[in-house]
Amino acid sequence: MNQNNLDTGCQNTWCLGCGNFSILNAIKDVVKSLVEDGTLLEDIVLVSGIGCHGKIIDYLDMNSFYSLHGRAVPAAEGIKIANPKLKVIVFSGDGDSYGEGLEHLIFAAKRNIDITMIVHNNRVYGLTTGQYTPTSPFGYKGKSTPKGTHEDPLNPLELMLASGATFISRAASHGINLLKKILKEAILHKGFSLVDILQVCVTYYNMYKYYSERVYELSDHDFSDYNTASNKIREWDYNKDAKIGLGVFYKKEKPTFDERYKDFVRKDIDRDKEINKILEHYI
Ligand SMILES: Cc1ncc(C[n+]2csc(CCOP(=O)(O)OP(=O)(O)O)c2C)c(N)n1
Ligand code: SF4
Ligand SMILES: [Mg+2]
Repeated sequence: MNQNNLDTGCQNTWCLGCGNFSILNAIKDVVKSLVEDGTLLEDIVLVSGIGCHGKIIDYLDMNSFYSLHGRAVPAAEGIKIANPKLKVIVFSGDGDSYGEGLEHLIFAAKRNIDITMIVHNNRVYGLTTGQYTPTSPFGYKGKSTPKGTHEDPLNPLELMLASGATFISRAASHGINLLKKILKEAILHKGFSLVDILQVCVTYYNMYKYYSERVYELSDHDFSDYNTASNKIREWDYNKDAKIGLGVFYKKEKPTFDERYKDFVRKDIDRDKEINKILEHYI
């Protein structure tokens, strides 16, 4: 761990009060605890999409890759397949993953590739000033929909369950202890894991009060049963008055894509040697 506590010294340009700050603080603590438990810092790779969320990798002094908007998932899949021993953690936005990159997300879940998706779900395109996304509520008024949207929002947890994800959870950007607990469990899960974080965007869609009055931590929930998980996932469904469960909704052991794929990889090639050759070329 570097002496700067994972800080890069980059100037932080998030708005004051943005929920991204607590995601940044939470992931720092989770990474530190993974390192204390024996994971090498250099064996963790961060991948980000494009948006306010993506700046998080500017503020973490770790191996990272800035992808294109909507293309964080295929970049992460490539990294994992090239070097399966790496822990690959993706920071994405609701626009980035549930909009532009949706087909990648569905197929990554279907494959059960061992990557962790952390979605900063602020329910707007934050960086481009508040246009509506697939998770904005019906009637949301933003720059691109001044008279309000005419669509119901997508329930990403339900979609991920149907697509084959083996770890599905929801957190909120306030309540940092629960956020850290869920993030660590998701990263340690072997297989495709999703953490949908209700991240407050103070500038374009400030849901702080609304979430604070409704969130509760799941308990006595059987996350191993598909139908139970499905019912629990639909409990909120953006219904204005329903309670919002936080925690793990679904978790299952299943062979991962990278485990299955390695049987097809040529055995006459020393992968580590080849990777080092590539690294020597660039470093
Ligand atoms: C292919 C492509 N389309 C559109 C854009 C413009 N763009 C950059 S960030 C962004 C929205 C990001 O929203 P989200 O993923 O929700 O992230 P947030 O800013 O809310 O964290 C858009 C549309 C782009 N950079 N590339
Ligand atoms: S626009 Fe919203 S998401 Fe982006 S930094 Fe500001 S508060 Fe955060
Ligand atoms: Mg967003």
